[in-house]
Amino acid sequence: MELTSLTFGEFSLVYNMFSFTIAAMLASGLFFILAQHRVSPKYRISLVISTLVVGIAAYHYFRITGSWAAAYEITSAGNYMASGKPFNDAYRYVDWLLTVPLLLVELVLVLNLSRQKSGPLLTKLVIAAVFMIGLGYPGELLSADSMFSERGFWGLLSTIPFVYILYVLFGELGTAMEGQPERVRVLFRNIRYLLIFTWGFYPIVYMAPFAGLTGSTSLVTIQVGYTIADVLAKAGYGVMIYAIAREKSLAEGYSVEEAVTA
Ligand SMILES: *C/C=C(C)/C=C/C=C(C)/C=C/C1=C(C)CCCC1(C)C
Repeated sequence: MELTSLTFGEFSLVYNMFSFTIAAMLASGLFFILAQHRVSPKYRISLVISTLVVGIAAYHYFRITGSWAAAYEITSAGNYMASGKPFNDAYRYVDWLLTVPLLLVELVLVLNLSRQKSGPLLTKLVIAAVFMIGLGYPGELLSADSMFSERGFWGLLSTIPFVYILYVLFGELGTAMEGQPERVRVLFRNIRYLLIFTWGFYPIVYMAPFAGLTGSTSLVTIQVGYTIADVLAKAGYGVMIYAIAREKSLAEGYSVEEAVTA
């Protein structure tokens, strides 16, 4: 990818979004650790996985921020021009390759399915996730102004496993809602929306170049877009998982006070 020069505002917007994301990931990770005892032991593993997800993401955002800063040099006019060092966008895809399967594990765990059911379900979902990310990456490296381009082709291929994942999860979440107390049902409904909305945001961001965005505008839109989606899909989603685990723990008779004094 060729880097065009950026205005001071464009460079700083991306830099500050990355910085905000590191803070959001670290803070939510700390919350998931500290809130462990507020959910019953069988749901704690979901919080552990949430912590791993935001920890992995915080690490990659450190690296992405470093790469972003190294890829540009400020000019005497106050703009930023390419320094000649590449901006490494692969960190993002490597991050997804690790975190998306973990997010799926987190959700399936909190559904509390039987082991016979959760194993095969996770296998299918994780394989689909690897295809989704692996097929999207070659297109991410290409700029294009039309859906009917190589970028569009890879994006389309990647959308097939994406739709499959959402379809399967939507069904499973629906089944899991049955027979749950009202408060838990509402939370499951909300996480369904959060999932569709945030995961659905990634392919839309990917299509930014097709909407006529070029050069620095396209680059900045894509970086900011994926960053917002990551905060919601990792930290926000982790908080939702915590809320579900908490409600289910209470509904199942778990009491924090007993656990603390025991
Ligand atoms: C924490 C990171 C998450 C939840 C990443 C999710 C990524 C996606 C749902 C990406 C999907 C894509 C498509 C459906 C088509 C275009 C290429 C992708 C990889 C952006």
